[in-house]
Amino acid sequence: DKESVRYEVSHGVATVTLNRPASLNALTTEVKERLLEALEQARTDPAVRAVLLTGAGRAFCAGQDLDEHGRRLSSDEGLGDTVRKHYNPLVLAMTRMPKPIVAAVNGVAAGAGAGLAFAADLRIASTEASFLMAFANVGLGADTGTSWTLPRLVGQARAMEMLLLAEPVPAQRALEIGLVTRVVEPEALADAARELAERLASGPTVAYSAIKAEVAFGAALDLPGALDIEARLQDQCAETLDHLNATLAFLEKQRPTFQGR
Ligand code: T3D
Repeated sequence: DKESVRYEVSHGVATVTLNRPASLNALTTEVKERLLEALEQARTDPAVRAVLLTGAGRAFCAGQDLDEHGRRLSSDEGLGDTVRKHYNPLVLAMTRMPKPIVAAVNGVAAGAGAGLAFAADLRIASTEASFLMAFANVGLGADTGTSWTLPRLVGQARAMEMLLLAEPVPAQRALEIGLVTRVVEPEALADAARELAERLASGPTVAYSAIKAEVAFGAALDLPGALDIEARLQDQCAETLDHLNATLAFLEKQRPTFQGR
């Protein structure tokens, strides 16, 4: 089903919509493959300068499709190694994407679905959203990068609480612990998320990609390593037209226009 992941580009934003609302956008093999293709398309299309990830219907994403998973478990097929084959490449495609990614969390984000939201750069949630680290509920450890992303987002104590207790964290609580940037009424989410993504799409794309790389990978290095990455990426940013124009605009007391190069 080609429509299981929708992909649309407008105003510099690629909107990627998980689209299996009847099963709360649970991740089948096909969805995982299409999502990876969509991310690759967004990465390589120069017209795309920001990505918006969301879910159709009342959920963001309920994680691994347990129907498909159950059928595999009880057949000779085995698990098919979906963590290595799908989840790990998806998380890397998102964190290494040289363009900002906004997750518009419209409803429940569970298991690997929460992992996708955490791999985005900003999360904006509806009051109806919740985050459920469902892994332990089905006897699994953390995957989809959540052992790395979640403690960095909310600290180790809260990450452990979410992972071990596996209870839903409602949007308002997610805002309090810094897991999301903003919570809006459900009917306001699409516009608010689009506004945020379009704002990023009209910003200094090369600088954003440097910031992503510095924060994601710098945090895992020692200070000299992080300083080295900052220096290397800053050299690249300093050579962009956006940097030159924005500096001149500042001196001329004008608002800069960023072209993403
Ligand atoms: O090797 C590997 O594969 C490891 C990889 C693992 C990665 C993971 O993501 S593990 C975690 C998998 N996800 C879950 O355990 C979450 C399961 N779902 C739920 O706990 C609940 O559905 C929710 C809390 C997310 C939402 O609850 P609620 O009450 O709002 O909705 P519901 O009634 O439970 O679900 C509505 C429908 O969606 C229902 O189908 P039906 O009865 O209307 O035909 C339900 O079966 C379906 N659904 C929900 N989640 C999944 C799903 N179908 C398949 N897979 C799902 N994950």
